[in-house]
Amino acid sequence: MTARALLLVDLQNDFCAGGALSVPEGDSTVDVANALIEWCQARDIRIVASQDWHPANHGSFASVQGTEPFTQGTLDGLPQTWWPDHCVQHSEGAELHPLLNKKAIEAVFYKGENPTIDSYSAFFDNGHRQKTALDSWLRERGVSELIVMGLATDYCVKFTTLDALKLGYDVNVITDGCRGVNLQPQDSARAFMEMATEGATLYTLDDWRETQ
Ligand code: VGL
Ligand code: ZN
Repeated sequence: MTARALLLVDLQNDFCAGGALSVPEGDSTVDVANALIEWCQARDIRIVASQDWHPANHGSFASVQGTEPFTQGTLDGLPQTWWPDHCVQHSEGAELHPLLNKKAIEAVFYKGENPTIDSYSAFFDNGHRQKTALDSWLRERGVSELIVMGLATDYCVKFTTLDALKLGYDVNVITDGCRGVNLQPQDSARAFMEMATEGATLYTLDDWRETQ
């Protein structure tokens, strides 16, 4: 039997209503997360989360670069979207959503702490230069299959999923547990297609529960 884990991506206040980088309908993912948590708890499936966790001087912040949010540039040689200040370490915006069943989360993996590079994936920074502890944590526990959902579809969910596939995990994405920034209207749809093309299996929560 291969072990599975649920990975909840960046279910943080700043990506929800009223947040600094609010994702349309971001809050609606929390009910899906709590339902999935309950489903996983009933099956002894491990539950972990990632948190975007930036220092106040993070290089992805438009304010730090003196540019306009949602425009593009380069950061440390990589294409970069400039974001509003978000998920600043220890701020309320960086906290997990208050309605999320946090007690169920066994471990949290922080990312985006290095001010010189952005980190959409929960496994690596955007240049694949440094790795978080997530992969070794999962491997040490024999986890080879992931259930992924969270915010935002077109950034952190997408890059976390693509890295997980490259690292050899089987990845199931729960689509109604995800919402996207959609700087371009089709970004989330394209991100789901890319995840599926690279080998992820997409399910709605209902499909997932019915087929397992
Ligand atoms: C994210 C943009 C900037 C995300 C994080 O969690 O998807 N998006 N930082
Ligand atoms: Zn960020």
